[in-house]
Amino acid sequence: MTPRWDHLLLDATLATFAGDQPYGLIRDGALALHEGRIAWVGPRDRLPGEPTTLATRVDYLGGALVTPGLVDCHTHLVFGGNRAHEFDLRLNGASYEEIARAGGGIVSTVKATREASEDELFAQALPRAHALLADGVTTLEIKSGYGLDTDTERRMLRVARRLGKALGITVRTTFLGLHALPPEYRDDRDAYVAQVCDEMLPALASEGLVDAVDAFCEGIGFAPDETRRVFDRATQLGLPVKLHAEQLSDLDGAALVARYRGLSADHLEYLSDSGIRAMAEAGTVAVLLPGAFYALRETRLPPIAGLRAQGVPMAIATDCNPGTSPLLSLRLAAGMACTLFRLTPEEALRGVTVNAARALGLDDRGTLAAGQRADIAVWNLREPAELCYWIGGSHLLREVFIGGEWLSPEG
Ligand code: DI6
Ligand code: FE
Repeated sequence: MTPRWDHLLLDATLATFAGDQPYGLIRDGALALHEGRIAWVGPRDRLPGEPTTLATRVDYLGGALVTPGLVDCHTHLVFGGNRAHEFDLRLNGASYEEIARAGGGIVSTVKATREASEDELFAQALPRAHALLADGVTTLEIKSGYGLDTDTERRMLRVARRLGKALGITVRTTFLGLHALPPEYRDDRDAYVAQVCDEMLPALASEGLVDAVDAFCEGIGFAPDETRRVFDRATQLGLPVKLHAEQLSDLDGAALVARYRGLSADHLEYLSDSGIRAMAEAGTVAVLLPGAFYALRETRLPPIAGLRAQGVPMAIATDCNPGTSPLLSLRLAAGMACTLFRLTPEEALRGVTVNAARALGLDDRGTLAAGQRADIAVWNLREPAELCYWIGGSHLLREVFIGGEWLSPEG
């Protein structure tokens, strides 16, 4: 009789994140993969037959921890150059303002990105993507926002798509035209916002380069009414929205993105109780970015207790970007969410799996359950909490399956 499954993993400690048991943990578990999907998951002793008759290939994992592939739902992974020299200047006493006045900050990354070709941007982003994959990431969100003109924004989004193809992973792209005001529009914000809404976004969306739309709603970024303009255009184009909100102040950005039933509000150190309630009502995910909190030496914590009390799903991401979060490990971000934000390891790991998938509008991944994509990470670990506990450790990931296909951690 032909085996019903392609592959059967046995003797596994399964952190399924399905159901309401902590981690959805199944010890001595079995996981069947078939045609790129999870076909069966449960205790080994409930298998519907002899393993070798059930699957073409059977592997015994020796009790290893198995999780869904990790989802990094907020990155600025594609950019030209880097800002290590600013890091050096800051630690030698220069202020952000002095650096910005000297042409540093986002504007310096915009200049480097505009000067880079598509191949150069791809070559610079590829090692960063490999670093995230080596830590168990199988789905990656990548934003534009360092071009701030149509051609360069297009190049960034094309590179993001190319990274997905080259690495065999899912990449979801987010247009972030309202990230910063480009120098050539320094005296005419309104014209730039119009350029973003009426030229850039429609053009790039028509080329299939945009999966969602974001904005940096902040005093040093864009105002709520400017954000509303790009959200209205996104809605007309049938694109979901998300927002960098309440990172440095409370502009009621979370309530704004919730009014559009947005996928997520991100950062949230200055989130108010009314913003929490609005997110809970809209089902908008709270994406916490501890890398930026750490790198900026922020002191104001996001309102974790309020988010928990209102049942707002919390996701964790690296926010990998050259200025405020040059972080290349999603697992370390999860550990920071525990140590700095006081999430439990169970909350942090849901935050880099099922809740992160939800922040991207994806319900076909993020748990180990029948029917989900077979995106799976096998770890040289026994307990789920170890994923947040160990600081660093490139040896922790044993192997990855993407759509059921085995992929070495080296990519
Ligand atoms: N918030 C941030 O922390 C980054 N962008 C944003 O909207 C900063 C990006 C940079 O400094 O390059
Ligand atoms: Fe960001």
